[in-house]
Amino acid sequence: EHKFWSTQPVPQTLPARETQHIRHHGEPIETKPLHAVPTRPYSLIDHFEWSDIALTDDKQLEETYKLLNENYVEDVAAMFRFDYSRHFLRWALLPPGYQPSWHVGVRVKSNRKLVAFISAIPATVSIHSNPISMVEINFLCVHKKLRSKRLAPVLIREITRRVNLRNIWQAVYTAGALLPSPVSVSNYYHRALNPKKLIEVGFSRLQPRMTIARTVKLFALKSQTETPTIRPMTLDDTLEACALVKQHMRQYDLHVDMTLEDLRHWLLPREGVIYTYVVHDPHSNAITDLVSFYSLPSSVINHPTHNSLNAAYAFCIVPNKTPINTLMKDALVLARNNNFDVFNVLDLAHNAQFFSDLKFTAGDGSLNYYLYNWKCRPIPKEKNALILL
Ligand code: NHW
Ligand code: EN5
Repeated sequence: EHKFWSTQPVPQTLPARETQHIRHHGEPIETKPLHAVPTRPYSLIDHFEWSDIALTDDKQLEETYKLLNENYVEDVAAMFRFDYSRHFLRWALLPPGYQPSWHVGVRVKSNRKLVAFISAIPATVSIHSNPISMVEINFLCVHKKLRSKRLAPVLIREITRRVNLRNIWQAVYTAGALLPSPVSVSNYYHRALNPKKLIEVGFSRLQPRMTIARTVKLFALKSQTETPTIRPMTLDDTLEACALVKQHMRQYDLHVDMTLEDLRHWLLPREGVIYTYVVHDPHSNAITDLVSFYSLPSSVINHPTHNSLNAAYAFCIVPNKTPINTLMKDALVLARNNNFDVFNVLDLAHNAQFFSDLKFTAGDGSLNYYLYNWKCRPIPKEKNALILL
């Protein structure tokens, strides 16, 4: 069935009775000494070579951008393809503690064309309250013309080797694809901000007995936020925000632990990349709530007039004093004011609470969460607060 995944330290069957006896936060599936890690790269098929990608270099960033823009994830109907921007890729792949050797490319030897990529970034992931140093794997991509040649397993083995060389033995990754075996599963929900354009590009359909005018009215939002003291987060807010996020995350069974340095990287606003707002209470002079979303446009495939769809994705949501529905309604207004066409949210953590009130509808996509070399009990979506990019 799974020629590659059956050889890997991942749960081979859905964790059921088998995992009832294991420690609450789980345990490694295998352990091995550092000296057992191969010191040389895995062999690639003929005519291809490994190439570390320096994303600090504009030319190599451009090559990575182009590979992903033309070959990365599409929806089931192949109408949209993720179009991570250059600035976004730098933000996503150059966080505190990044390793240049974890930006792995494959090139054609003869002309040096970049045809495949995979990445790892370091993260501390808390599983059932147990912080584990691991990596997040993302941006696995093989050029369309090189699919089904078993290149992906070689990329995965090679990045595993390079991560193991740094004495790290666990990883987390998400995928739409169903692989052995998800620790948690979520569904995408969508909130139209620009319903006319969403219908034009085929992202959504005009409901029966609805006109465009009535649909526009249905999804209309106020011009200003309900919370008057919500504003973009600044450097001065970050120490307080860090404590707020840490305190909030404790209730979940799967989340990242961010240091102050991490939080500054991941949450300080960057135009066109990451938008973070805090609610400032003037009486106590304290930050009481935080909400953030990232910008991930999709290319509209084969459309005569529209070539891009601007989507905001919920990232870090910390309702503390402000009700979650109010905080998210404000996030919708702020996203609409920043020219986003749609607001996307996973139905994990406490998110399902605001969906009907704020007119979200289920999408046709789902997201599976995986842990590499870690077996633990399955995590219900309500206990999952981990968002990968
Ligand atoms: S999920 C997005 C993945 N990328 C895309 O979907 C882009 C479009 N598709 C492609 O580029 C986010 C290709 O179709 C890819 C597969 C490259 C997906 N994850 O080369 P073959 C991530 O980046 C298995 C893992 O012939 P291909 C997360 C498949 O089950 N495995 O296929 C990445 C089969 O194995 P099996 C996947 O279509 C996490 C084998 O690949 C997969 O030409 C990576 C077939 O290979 C996926 N998304 O290329 C794991 N899709 O056993 C990290 C297919 O079933 C693990 N496969 O025969 C941890 C590593 C670090 C550990 C450190 C301790
Ligand atoms: C690694 N970090 O399928 C992530 N998106 O629902 C990689 N559907 O946009 C894995 N098919 O339902 C990512 N509109 C896996 C997701 C891949 C992308 C994907 C789905 C998520 C999506 C849209 C468009 C469907 C087009 C046809 C969708 C209907 C809902 C609509 C929203 C606006 C208001 C009315 C209803």
